[in-house]
Amino acid sequence: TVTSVLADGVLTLTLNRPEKLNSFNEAMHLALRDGLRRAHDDDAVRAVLLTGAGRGFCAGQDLGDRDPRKGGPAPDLGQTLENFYNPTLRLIRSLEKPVVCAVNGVAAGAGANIAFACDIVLAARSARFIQAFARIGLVPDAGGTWSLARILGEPRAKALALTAEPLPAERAAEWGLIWKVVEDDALIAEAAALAASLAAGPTLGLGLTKRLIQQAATNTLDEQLDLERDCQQQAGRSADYAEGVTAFLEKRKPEFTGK
Ligand code: LHQ
Repeated sequence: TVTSVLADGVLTLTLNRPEKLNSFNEAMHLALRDGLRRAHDDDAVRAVLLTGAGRGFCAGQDLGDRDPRKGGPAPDLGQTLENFYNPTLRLIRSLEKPVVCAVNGVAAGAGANIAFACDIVLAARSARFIQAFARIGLVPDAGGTWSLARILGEPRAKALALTAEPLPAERAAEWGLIWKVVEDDALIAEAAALAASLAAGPTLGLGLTKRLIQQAATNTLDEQLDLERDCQQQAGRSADYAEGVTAFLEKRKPEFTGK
């Protein structure tokens, strides 16, 4: 359900249930989580690329999984979030390596919000983002209320979430929800090249940079200045900093090892 390939420091995780627009069942949750855990644990992984197989990126939860017409007690969706979505969101945000997301087609429900949790999001021109939850009586999850409110502010966040109107990729970029729009047939190559260049970068410094920018949301300026001091101290001791400066002085390209 998730294809996982490590090449040149990039762990490419491809959501792979194209006949269901890569909606999440339990197996796909567990496979994605395994991939993200590997990204945390394996030094050979220096960047992650997340994308989807087929014409969609991810349609959120598989709504066929718990058919209410079949009866039985109401499902505990809080448990579903606690056991499956929330750990994945936390793994993406806490990974101190860049996560690139290539949104190859429609991203609905939790599928959209997982994309918004990634570090650099590229979307195919034909892609669209849908806060589909309102259509089925749910609330946005997978961090959506947090990222939409923070990135867009209340007026746009509320309108998207309350109407479930599709947001075209182009507008998502204009609004700062994603990094950029790429022509459909160029998306994967461009996202892969970006992930490869990040994977060849100074991983320790990039990871600390990610941490700093995320912490800024809740830190005061004083706290953030202290954190920048501490992270810069750590970065300054890295082999990649020595290599970066040496390469600059020798007028050549640096060869970073990620340490
Ligand atoms: C699907 C799905 C799908 C199953 C397309 N499930 N089959 C968290 C906690 C716990 C529980 C609940 O949820 C959550 C988080 C959530 O994510 S809730 C939101 C769940 N997602 C949705 O409500 C989106 C449902 N899908 C759609 O609205 C449409 O499929 C979109 C707008 C994504 C795409 O529309 P189209 O391009 O017109 O494609 P389609 O609708 O024809 O879908 C293609 C196939 O994929 C189709 O199957 P079929 O056998 O008829 O070809 C769909 O049934 C299937 N599919 N999404 N979520």
